[in-house]
Amino acid sequence: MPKPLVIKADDDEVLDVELEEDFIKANERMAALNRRTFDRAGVRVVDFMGSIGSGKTSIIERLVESLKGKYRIGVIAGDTATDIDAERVSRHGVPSIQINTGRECHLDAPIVRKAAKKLIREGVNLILIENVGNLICPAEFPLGSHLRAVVVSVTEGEYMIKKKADIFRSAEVAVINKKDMSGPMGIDVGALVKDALDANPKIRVVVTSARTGEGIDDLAQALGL
Ligand SMILES: Nc1nc2c(ncn2[C@@H]2O[C@H](COP(=O)(O)OP(=O)(O)O)[C@@H](O)[C@H]2O)c(=O)[nH]1
Ligand SMILES: [Mg+2]
Repeated sequence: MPKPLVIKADDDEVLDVELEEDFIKANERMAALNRRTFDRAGVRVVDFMGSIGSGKTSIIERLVESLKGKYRIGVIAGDTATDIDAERVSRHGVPSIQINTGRECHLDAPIVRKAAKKLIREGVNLILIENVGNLICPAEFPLGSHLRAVVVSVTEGEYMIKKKADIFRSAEVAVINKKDMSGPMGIDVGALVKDALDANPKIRVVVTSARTGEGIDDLAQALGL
């Protein structure tokens, strides 16, 4: 299996989190440009956000398996340093690009543009993006995707959604993953669904298990795929 391409951010390519309005605005402008580029190319783009270990890569792998007959899929995986995720996804026979953000805790629109253009040249019509793992920084940095999905898992405990409500407000779809672990964890999945809806009454909530495959078709549907 060929090694996935790794794009490392130059210092001037990934924007500093602490930094100001101007950077956020510049990112938003580039995100709008990305959206126009995606639409013109007829490419649908979904941005998956969530903590490390919530199951983003596992869900993307499941979606790739279930949708690769229908779409020409490409994956962009964001991580601070490793290429583990792009490598996992590339085993499913779809092009995947790893972006290493160094010390930055989110992807941003300029670097995603670079990777997405490469995938578009390869002829993809669906791009699944895995954002850098955490529930804080990605919220403020739209990438130009058509939809944002936030993934939490029952193993993160019962307070995750309440504590990080902001990111649910920035997303259209909430995924509550690892349903198979709700028994051992003693977690009430219905209460997590309610927390997500309390944070954002318009959010579509899907309960999944990337381990068993439960809910993956519902998720594809919620994403309009
Ligand atoms: N039991 C269970 N384990 C899962 C599920 N989804 C992911 N995992 C496991 O959780 C760990 C982290 O998953 P990963 O997809 O790498 O999470 P990411 O960091 O958000 O990309 C891995 O060991 C997965 O096998 C699930 O639905 N149920
Ligand atoms: Mg991952």
